[in-house]
Amino acid sequence: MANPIEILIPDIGGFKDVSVIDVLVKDGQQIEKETPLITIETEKAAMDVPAPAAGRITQVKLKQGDKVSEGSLILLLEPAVHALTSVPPPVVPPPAAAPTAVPAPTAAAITARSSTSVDEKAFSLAYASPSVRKFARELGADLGRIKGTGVKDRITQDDVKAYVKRLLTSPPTAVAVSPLPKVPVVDFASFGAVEIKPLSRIQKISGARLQASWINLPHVTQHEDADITELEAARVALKAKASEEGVRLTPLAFIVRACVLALMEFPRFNSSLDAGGESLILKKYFNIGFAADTPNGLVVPVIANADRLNVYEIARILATMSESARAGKLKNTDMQGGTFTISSLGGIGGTSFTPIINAPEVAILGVSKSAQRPVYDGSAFIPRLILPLSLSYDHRVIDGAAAARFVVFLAKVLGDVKGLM
Ligand code: CAO
Repeated sequence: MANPIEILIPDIGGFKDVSVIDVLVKDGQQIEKETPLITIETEKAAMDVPAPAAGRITQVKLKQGDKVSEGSLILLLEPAVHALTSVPPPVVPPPAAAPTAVPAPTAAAITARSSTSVDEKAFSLAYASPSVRKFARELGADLGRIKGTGVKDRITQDDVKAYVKRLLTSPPTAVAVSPLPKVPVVDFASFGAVEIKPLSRIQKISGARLQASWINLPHVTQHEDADITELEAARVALKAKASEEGVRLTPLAFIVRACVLALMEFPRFNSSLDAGGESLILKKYFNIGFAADTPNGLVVPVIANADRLNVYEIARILATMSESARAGKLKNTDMQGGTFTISSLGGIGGTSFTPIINAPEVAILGVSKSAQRPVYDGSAFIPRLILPLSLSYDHRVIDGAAAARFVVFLAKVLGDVKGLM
């Protein structure tokens, strides 16, 4: 090893008594040429003073807070033998890559653990020397997120190392998902006799689907009354003849037909959001599902291409599919491809309800029991047969105004029996 040489502050543009704000090396350290030694701060800028030669530091002569000028002694260096042959004058800045004591994490490894990528604006505003900036860049560390512990809160190389270490040792940032709060578990048997009845396969499947829809789709329900006085008169008139042909003509067949016409008028109701939620898939076919109550639970058979069917054909399919549903004989394919669903409780009763959308469809029509209601015609109240409609829709896809227009249109279509036939 050669005798130590003095490493001095180089020409720093005539500045005098400049503060040493960071000492980047220590006694005994092996350094390469261009290794940043200290950071000084003039009135104009902070800059690193790089090593003019490689070697081993025997003694650092400066400490943080010292004042230096050109020619001040920084440290004593035993130059590496090969370095003696050419020792160029020190250069201020640009600095070279700083040696790193942390395991070499890749930028990708860090960003995979940090919640966001580097904020360039915050990075550029961060209070740190060029070498620290370069060091942070190499590690992909965001200076804007690091709290400095140096003079005047300056970010030091050690601050960057500590930040990176923290990121590497902390568990990967989980996407902020709060688990659903649990319903309390109650020991019902402690209050009286109970019976345990396992859910049917259908109930388990439909339960999970209903819950998924309820959680994922922002539901809104729009209500409307349809005056079906004329429609019911026509249905009653046609019922006997239809029955002779083996068709049970219920209001639902007309409602399916009316929905097809409304879906043609408002194509957004016959759509689905794509999986990424980026675009809308508008379907050019009209497959109408209808909720059927069966001994084993709720199923939704689908009337395929309902737009190509008249009311009688719809009624016939409704009857056969309901029959199959109750007998547990529906095939999987009978329940696939739906674009819009109707849930009719009209045969049972009730005045209105809020059906859950059959996701990924975007709307469902709930139908309640029609009833004679007094309607004011401008001079008197007259009895009219009113059918309550309840349309639940996915508010991500459908605006309230569109939903109101849809139900108003639907009610109008149901009031015009000729249009439906
Ligand atoms: N208002 C008044 N009466 C109605 C009516 C309405 N909205 N809808 C049906 N009716 C009448 C029918 O006309 C029939 O009477 P008639 O025999 O005198 O004509 C009677 O009620 C029974 O009809 P239905 O229920 O057997 O037949 P449908 O075509 O109306 O419905 C089906 C078929 C399968 C949808 C139905 O049987 C069913 O299962 N409904 C339950 C759906 C359900 O559970 N939905 C909730 C799901 S969770 O959101």
